[in-house]
Amino acid sequence: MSEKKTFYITTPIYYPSAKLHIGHAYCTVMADTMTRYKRMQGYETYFLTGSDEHGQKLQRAAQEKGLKPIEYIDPIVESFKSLWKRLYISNDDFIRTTEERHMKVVQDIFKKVYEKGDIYKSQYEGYYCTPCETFFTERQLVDGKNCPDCGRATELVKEESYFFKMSKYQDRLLKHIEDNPDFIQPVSRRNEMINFIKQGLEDLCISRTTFDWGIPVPIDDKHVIYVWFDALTNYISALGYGTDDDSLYQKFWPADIHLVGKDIARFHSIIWPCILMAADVPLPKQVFGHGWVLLDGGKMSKSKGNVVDPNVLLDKYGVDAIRYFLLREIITGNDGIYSEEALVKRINTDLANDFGNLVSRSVAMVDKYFGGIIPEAGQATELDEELKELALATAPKAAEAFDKLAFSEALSTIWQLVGRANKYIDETAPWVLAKDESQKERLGTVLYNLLEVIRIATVLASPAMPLLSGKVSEQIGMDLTNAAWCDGEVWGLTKAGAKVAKKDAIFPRIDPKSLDLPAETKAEVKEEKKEVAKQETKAEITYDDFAKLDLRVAEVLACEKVPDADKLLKFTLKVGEETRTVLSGIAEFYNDPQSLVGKKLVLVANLKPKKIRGIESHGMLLTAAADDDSLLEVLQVYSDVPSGSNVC
Ligand code: ME8
Repeated sequence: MSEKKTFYITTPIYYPSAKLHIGHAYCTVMADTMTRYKRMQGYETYFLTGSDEHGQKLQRAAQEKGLKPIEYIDPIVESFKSLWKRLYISNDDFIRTTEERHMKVVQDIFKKVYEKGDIYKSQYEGYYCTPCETFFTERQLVDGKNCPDCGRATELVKEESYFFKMSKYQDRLLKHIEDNPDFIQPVSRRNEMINFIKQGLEDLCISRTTFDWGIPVPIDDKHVIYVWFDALTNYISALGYGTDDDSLYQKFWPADIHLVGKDIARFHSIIWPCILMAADVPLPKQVFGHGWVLLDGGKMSKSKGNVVDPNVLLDKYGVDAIRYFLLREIITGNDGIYSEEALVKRINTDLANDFGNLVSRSVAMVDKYFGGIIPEAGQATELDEELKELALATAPKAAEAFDKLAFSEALSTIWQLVGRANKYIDETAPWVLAKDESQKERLGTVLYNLLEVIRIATVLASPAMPLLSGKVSEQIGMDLTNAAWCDGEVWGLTKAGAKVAKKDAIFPRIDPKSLDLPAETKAEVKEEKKEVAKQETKAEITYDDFAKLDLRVAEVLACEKVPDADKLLKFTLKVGEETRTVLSGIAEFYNDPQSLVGKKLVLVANLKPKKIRGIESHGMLLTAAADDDSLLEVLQVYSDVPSGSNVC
């Protein structure tokens, strides 16, 4: 018999510096959905999450409260665990980096790499961002002092340190990334990382002496191990790597997916693989860097205090609605915007109207016309065949999307089926059929088909919504709670003769008036704006008009915020042999302008230069923006087409 296929997925281990927000929940919900999906497909899955408990940031946070680090951390870690429970996160393990089982493995790996000659002692002088727990060189700082990732002030650090010879692994890593196109995803992040490596990897400082909240360096207890070296190792320490019982490691490593936010993709796709290469451990199969959940154009952050507490949303809207919203609203890999209006809109439209009504109408009709007993399906008409065909095409299409973590696409595919079934009700008009006794069989067929679509949609959506199958099962007289993915691939599993049960709405509608919002809700304003935008169709042009535009591929050499101009980003672009400065009013959508460096964008190159804030801007970058301005993205070219190439 062949061995069962395995699937190992991880989330970042979060810092217990404050309670988690909806951005963290987003990542963990994605990983959970992926795990449930793979489990339904018959994989033996392992899903790891945890907490990253060492480092200067946590030591200081505890000091400020007059507590020992562990006293400060323990209750926060409990709040993580309780949030994951409420979100029905089905993790197999929760690793804390203060646990003995982890600390021992970190020390063993440090020792192994040291003995190999890849760790040496030297003097460190450079800058440190404590909130990000990251070292920077002066050259990397913004305005000579601030962290290029979070913008906060860095501290000058001078201390004796151990260094990891990361530079030694640069070429091997680059080759690995080039030979394995899926190793870093999505492609935009892969390109960023390739660019970063090509600029040259420096040896990494991996120990600190100026505080003591960390794992002692095994060969020198004056030092504690750098928190990222410590944290990244969780992905194998949790599997018992290097211990007497390493059966989990043998079974599940290398990980299939390290799911992480784009801000920490660099640690996972550069530092971590180099450590693993040095320790002779195989590399993970994929690092997927997802986008951020933004609030009104800005990133939520624990330190800014502008966070949305998932617990409050769970109390108000329930787990399936929150999970559905996050997965459906945000395109994995891109940033997405959270707003309560958008959440309520999704609940009312997709869940209450589309899905909920399909269930309640269908069940009510079986109840009314067949005494609650599911009828047999008779002869299929062309319309029935069309519905069945769409239903059968849904599982493979949704699977293709789930496989690439395209959750929004997967759910949208399933909801197309739901929408088609609602239309089928209108087309077949069961209430008319019910008036004619000779149409009884036809009526039965229609209702059977509806229940069958409900069954299939429920099975396929259940990785995203863990309570859905239980709620639907109660109503359609069939237990779907342990359904396998293949149950959603076939037509006809609904059992005629079973009894339906009318219950409360699966997704109750939310009255938008109950939201604590101004009378004229933002959602309505956005809707109006959209209408206006739609009406603004521009006059027809000839090809000659279009050909007047000189569109070129432009590579971003540098990108930074223009001081005192909230909206402006200043780009230094390479257009063929030429270097240009271009200003673009998109700063609010790119919190981390640095992340655009290395990307190839599309430039209107023959636009007359214009002075803005004393800077001459020569050209305009093309962007795609939602009609209501809630989202914007610069257009990019992902292939190796060189800068300066024509775009037409
Ligand atoms: O970085 N939207 O921990 P962390 C989406 N301990 N994701 C967000 C987000 C947002 N608004 N804000 C934060 C650490 N995140 C390290 C990880 S792993 C070996 C060590 C994501 O608590 C962020 O992108 O600061 C990151 O992936 C994760 O939360 C953890 O953040």
